[in-house]
Amino acid sequence: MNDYDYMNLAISLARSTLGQTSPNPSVGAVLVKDGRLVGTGVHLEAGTPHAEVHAIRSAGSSAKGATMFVTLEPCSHQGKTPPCADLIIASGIEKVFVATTDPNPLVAGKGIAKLRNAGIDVEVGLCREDALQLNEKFFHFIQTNTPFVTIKAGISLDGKIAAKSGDSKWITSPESRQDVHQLRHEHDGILVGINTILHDNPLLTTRRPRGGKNPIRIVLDTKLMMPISANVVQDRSAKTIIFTGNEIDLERKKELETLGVTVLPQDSPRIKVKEVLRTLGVLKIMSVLVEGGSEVHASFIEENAFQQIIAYIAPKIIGGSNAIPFVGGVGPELVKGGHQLHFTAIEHIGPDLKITAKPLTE
Ligand code: AOF
Ligand code: ZN
Repeated sequence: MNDYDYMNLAISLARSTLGQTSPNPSVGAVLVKDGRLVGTGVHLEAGTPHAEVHAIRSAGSSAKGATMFVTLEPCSHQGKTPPCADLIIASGIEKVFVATTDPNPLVAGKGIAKLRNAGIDVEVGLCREDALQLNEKFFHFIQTNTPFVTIKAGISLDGKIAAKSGDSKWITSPESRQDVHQLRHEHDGILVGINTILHDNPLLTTRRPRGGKNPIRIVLDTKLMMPISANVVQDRSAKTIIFTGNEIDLERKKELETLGVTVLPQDSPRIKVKEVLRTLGVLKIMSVLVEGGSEVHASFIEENAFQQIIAYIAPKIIGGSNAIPFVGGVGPELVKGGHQLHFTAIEHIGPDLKITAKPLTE
């Protein structure tokens, strides 16, 4: 095991908690002394001890003189828990490898400075790219106060999400559909348009083999057409928030609220995506998975309000000019008016391809 292997171990620990630490980042830490692993730790949930605390506790007296590998800069502030930097200093750790600094304004370099001032040797940047990718949702949220947005769609090779009748069952394979449950687990919110509710009556919950965290359900429903009988209203396994315009039936609003649904009318007849994201940020929703339909995708893309697109592409052609495209809306006159992205990952999932694309500026 070399330095790189130990940092990778810390990153793997952190990765195993993706989806369960929000609004905190996923962080892993390991302690090494005399070429032996003497401690491991991972942050499990917001409000509970940080990764460094678990690693130091597990090492006991071996922490003195050890080297720590941690995926994020140790905190220097008193938050829901005491500062990790103080504990690292008190425990006699001699050297700390930090994969990436913490952009949280409460920390932002102060943790590293504190360690160095105490005479600890700190090296920053080992496996930085992996550590940045691991916490991309946290980094985006802490810097913008709005959620990281993933647009997800299961599409045919010709870019359709449904046939002309609206039928969409099923374009992608069971393996791809299972993978989507991991995505739901890793996002705080799941957002759809009212047409998806009216057409598919989905539950929008996470069904992974060993269970998972249900995201908060968010529905864009301009005219408040949400049926009382909809699964997202009747099923209580996750919270549901409905964004509407300002021309809605107040009786229906009251009825939905009695059933535990939050209805948030906006101050204009139409819903503005950027406003929705600002409100979700205030609610500490760090990430949102946008799952359709076509017009909702278009509104996020037209507003440049997304950080990544994940497309599961099935080896199937649906065809037909009236089949439903992945992205609706009006579209630009010229190709150069389109949105330039770059592919960041390509994976085979069963018979399908899973392609991740991000805007060039991100
Ligand atoms: C670390 N190690 O394992 C994590 C850190 O309210 P608190 O006390 O939980 O602090 C939350 C902030 O601490 C969070 O926004 C992020 O900046 C940092 N998270 N820091 O040293 C950890 N999870
Ligand atoms: Zn900490």
